[in-house]
Amino acid sequence: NASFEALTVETLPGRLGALAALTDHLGDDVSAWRVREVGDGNLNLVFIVEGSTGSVVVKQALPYVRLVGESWPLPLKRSFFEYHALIRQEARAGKGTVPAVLHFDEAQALIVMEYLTPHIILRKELIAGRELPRIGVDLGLFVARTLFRGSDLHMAARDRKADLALFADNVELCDITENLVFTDPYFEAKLNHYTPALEPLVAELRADRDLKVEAQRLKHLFAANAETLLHGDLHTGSVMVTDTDTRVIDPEFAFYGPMAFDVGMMLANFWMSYFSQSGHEQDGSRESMRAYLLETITSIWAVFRTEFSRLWRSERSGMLYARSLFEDRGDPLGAEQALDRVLHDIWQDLLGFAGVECHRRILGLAHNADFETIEDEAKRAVCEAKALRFGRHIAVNRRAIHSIEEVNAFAALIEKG
Ligand code: SR1
Ligand code: MG
Repeated sequence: NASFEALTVETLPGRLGALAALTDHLGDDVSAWRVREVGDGNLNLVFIVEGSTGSVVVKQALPYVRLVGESWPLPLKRSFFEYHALIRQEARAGKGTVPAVLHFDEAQALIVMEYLTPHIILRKELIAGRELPRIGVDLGLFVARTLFRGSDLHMAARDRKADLALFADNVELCDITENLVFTDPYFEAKLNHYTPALEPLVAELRADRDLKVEAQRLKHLFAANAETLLHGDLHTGSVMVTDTDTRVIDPEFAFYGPMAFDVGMMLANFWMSYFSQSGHEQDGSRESMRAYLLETITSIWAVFRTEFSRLWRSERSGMLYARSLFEDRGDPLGAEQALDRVLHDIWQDLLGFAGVECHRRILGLAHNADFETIEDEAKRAVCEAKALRFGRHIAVNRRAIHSIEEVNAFAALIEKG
């Protein structure tokens, strides 16, 4: 294997032109390939390659954080974890839930995959005020199936432990989350930035002992509870959509962690979208969009619970909550009681993860376009302040909040001001 070299628009056809995985899709006439670099994420290069017979995406990791530059090295092996996560997610959530992988080159840290078109990044659609009809169901199913089927509730213990070991080396990407999500927002970390008008609220949050303790308890849970294979960065920028199709992309942060992390991060990004809508109202009211977002949040959680419960009853083949203790002894109610406890723990933890995710996207290094695209700084600060207060409430009071309706009612209350 040749040593790693970053691709460019110019070198890509020459370097990948002999690969059947590409020529099968694009056609043999490499000179006719059109290549565009479209990566706008924080970490990687992404190329769209179009040929006479089709198109593909080539995603290549860089040996550093693209958002920051070469001063922040980041291992190429994240591409290996992304590849292995994509394969597992497709097997667990079903074909057509993630982009199909066509080729993986470990040394070049590149994955060739299906080009999703006319798909758009979900976050962009939400900023534009588009109400996608399928995402509540599709995302609820995706998280339930990947989280359940990657855990000791379903997998054979040996297989799950082998996967735990495989993903255990994704240390540097976990380290990003451990610092950026759970710690940096709560002190003057070097790369933090935020809208200046938030300063008094930032000071209040950083002096909030209950919040800081809760954030560290959540970090403890994130680092120590290797429960299932997580996507690890499941926000609305990691989902591509049309009205009829939903695909989850970019699982390079995949590792074994707590189930509630993926669900909490996902819901947080919908709540942040909710609080950002008033900043995008110059072209008309977003009242209907706000209602749609709360309905979608309710739907993701309801679908997650229903599907997780279905899998619990039909696919609980792992070593946890063994059937031999419950159903096989004529005690199906015991299994239901245990399910209730497991869902209850996921619920309380997801609120915590959602709360700190709201904070880090406003106070930390990596911000959300939902707020960043609000040009009027005063308006942006109003939206962000609501999300910060919301995040604090759900993180600190997570054990005393009992339903998604209660959280959404609180969000609506904050939104009204
Ligand atoms: C330095 S990476 C910053 C963020 O980008 C990724 O998408 C993750 O969300 C990470 O926290
Ligand atoms: Mg990403």
